[in-house]
Amino acid sequence: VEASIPEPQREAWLKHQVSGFKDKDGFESEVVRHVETTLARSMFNCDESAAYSACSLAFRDRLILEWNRTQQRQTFVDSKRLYYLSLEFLMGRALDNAMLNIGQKDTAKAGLADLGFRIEDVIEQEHDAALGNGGLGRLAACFLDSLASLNYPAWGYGLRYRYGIFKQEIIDGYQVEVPDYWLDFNPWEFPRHDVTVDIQFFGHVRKSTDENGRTVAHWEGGEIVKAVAYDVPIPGYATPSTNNLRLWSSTAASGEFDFQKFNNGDYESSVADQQRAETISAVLYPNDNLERGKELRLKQQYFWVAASLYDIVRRFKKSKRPWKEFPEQVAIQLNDTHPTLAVVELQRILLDLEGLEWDEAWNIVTNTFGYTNHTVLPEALEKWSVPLIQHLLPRHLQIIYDINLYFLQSVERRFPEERDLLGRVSIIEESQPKMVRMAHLAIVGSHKVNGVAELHSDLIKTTIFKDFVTIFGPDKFTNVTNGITPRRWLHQANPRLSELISSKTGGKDFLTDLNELNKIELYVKDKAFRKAWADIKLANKERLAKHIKASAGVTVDPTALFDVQVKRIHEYKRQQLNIFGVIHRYLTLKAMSPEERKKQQPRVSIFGGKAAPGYWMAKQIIHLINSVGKVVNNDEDIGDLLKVVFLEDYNVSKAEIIIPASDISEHISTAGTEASGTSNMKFVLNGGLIIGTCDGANIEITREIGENNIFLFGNLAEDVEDLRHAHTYGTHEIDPDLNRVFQEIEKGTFGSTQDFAALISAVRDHGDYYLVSDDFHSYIETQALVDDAYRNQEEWITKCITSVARMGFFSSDRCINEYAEGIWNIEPLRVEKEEGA
Ligand code: NTF
Repeated sequence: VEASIPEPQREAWLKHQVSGFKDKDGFESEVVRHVETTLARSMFNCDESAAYSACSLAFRDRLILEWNRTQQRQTFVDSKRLYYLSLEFLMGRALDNAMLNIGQKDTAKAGLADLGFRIEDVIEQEHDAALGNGGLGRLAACFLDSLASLNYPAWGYGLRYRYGIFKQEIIDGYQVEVPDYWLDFNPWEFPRHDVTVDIQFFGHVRKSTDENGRTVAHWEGGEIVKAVAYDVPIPGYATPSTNNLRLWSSTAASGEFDFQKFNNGDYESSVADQQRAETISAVLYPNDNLERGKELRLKQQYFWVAASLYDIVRRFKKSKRPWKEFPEQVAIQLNDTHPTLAVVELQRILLDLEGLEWDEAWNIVTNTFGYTNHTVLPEALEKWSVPLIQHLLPRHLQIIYDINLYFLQSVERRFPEERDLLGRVSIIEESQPKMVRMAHLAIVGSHKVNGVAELHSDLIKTTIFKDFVTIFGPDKFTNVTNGITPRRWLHQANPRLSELISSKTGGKDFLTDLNELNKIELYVKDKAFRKAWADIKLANKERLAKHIKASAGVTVDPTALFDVQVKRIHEYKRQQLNIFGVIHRYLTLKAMSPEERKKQQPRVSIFGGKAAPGYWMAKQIIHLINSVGKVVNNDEDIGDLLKVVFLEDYNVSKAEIIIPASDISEHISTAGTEASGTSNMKFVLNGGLIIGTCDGANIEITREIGENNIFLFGNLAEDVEDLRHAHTYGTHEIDPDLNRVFQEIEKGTFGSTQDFAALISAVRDHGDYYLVSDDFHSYIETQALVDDAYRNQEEWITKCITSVARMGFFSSDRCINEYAEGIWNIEPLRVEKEEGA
């Protein structure tokens, strides 16, 4: 509904125009107002949680005003917009980020102090928005920050899960999952009960002929579920631009609630429809790098994609432009294959609802979409069974078959001699049942396909998508190396380091132009600077030590070397290699004389990360880590020389404490398996070094910071295939040091040997797919080099400072600019600062 206030009445509106708080006094008055009205409390019962709520509401009000102005400006100028479709947005906390991006954290700190609160305690009250699993979801969150900070007109579209990723508890050394109900009080979202879309499922297709003799498809029957929009404002850093993240929530379509049943006393079945509809957006699937083909997941994908496209098309149609201009106004990025049905849905809209011809519609579709691939692991590549799609989305299946037909016909015309090519590239896999290969559909439906780090982008071109390079040519495939936002991952997580850097680089420009960091290399020999640097690292480690004590009950020495591996637990990420290495270290220390031991470098091995609830092996790894910790941490021979800690419930806000406190972090995936990794960038940016394999973005990090500043080890990606082949068909000798580790586990040193048998036999008896044994020796040797290097603190600090200085490349701003220029073809759009703001 178009509604605009007529000219004569606008005066009243302008007279009462709302503006956000301007100073400390204004902030305090807003907080008190929210406590006393919105929250219906008073100074007699305002606790930290109420202070958090009121403070958030005060900032939210400001964000919304800037959001409104940004949206008005974007509508007025109507330049090309980007829509980032992602099933995951791992946002973490919003308040600290909003305060820093707006540049009013000091105001809030002083204001809260006046009102009787410490800002740190208030920030701590917030529940993480954990609508993601790991790297893929957090990347989407960093991208939103950069898009807004760089003033790009862009929207994120996702699902508003009622339950985010589960909360992890460790009980008796085992992971236990607890539901994450995070919406109890969420001041950061705006329900838009007027922005709804009816989404159809099931039903059948009827064909008719129109007056021009053209066949028209009608998708009829089935059921309707309603999508309701919830908007989350995304503030840019040091700019008034505030973008929108629109999350869809499912509910029963109006009229669905059966009053007849209700009146007859059949309450249960009258609410059943409502509950069934709400199930669609109820839970985030907790798998990282794994796809399981569940019907509800497909429902989620279509629900979200259809609602988002309806919204995007509605906005485009307001401009009254001809359809052929759609790709000049709209860029849509597919974050992995999860939103690939959008390709089919847009084709359906143009063909069935807007009456375009196939070719014209398809041309628009392919010029609109870009597809980012985030993994080469075969178990993570999405496939949906044809019968399932037929049942749920009958019209879409027809369109998929047509897309495939035209695609295969063109391939056949160009490569008539290539007998097996058609079968290999077909969107339909001829299996039992037939499957739709979503990556193939995404490639055929997009104008650009990108990987997320150089090695990964090369690998997709030479392995899984090789044939498509032959068909479409190499230019369709490109690389955009991932990045991270320095606002959250330096300024917010490590305020003292950020302050020190700004004192040497001349202000805060490095936060918007991360290459400015190279200025600190001039101070690498400056005594006072180095001292300040070391003090900050120690303070960050003391803070983490406190957290470790409080959450895991282990006392650790903050001057020990902190060795950190925090990420989702996965065999390909090889936490098992790490813990086997820890056992090896323990055995080595045990075998030493007390005098010899005194010469060793004390170390704290810190682990964190969730295992997918159905991933049994990953859960065994967690159990082994905890079991080793229990023995090692209580061994008096060992004392502070080695501690092993598993931090429960690793998430974004815990990452903000852990990452700045690391000396060395582990990025040790089997070469060729980790598409990029992004925590590797966060650790180095915070003055920690890396031990890692030649995998993902480790390679570009090495190139930027220099190979003297990173500890690389292990086999190369190019050798993995041959090694695996040799394991299976040749003799497979286990590394002798690793064998000793296995024997110790089998002796029962770490408790029930049964539990850990599978971890050992994966290496010994089942082909060691992840090359744990092949890399073990090199890993142990390299860890010894880390000890030596750390003992020379002066050298170590030099490495750290030099590395940070050279990390400019890994800003998500650089990354977003590459997408904007090379894929989206969008330009920044500045929003003027509000008068007096
Ligand atoms: C992940 N992929 C990769 O495993 C990480 O290496 C990478 O850093 C992130 O994406 C972001 O690009 C996935 O989570 C998925 F879904 F593709 F398996």
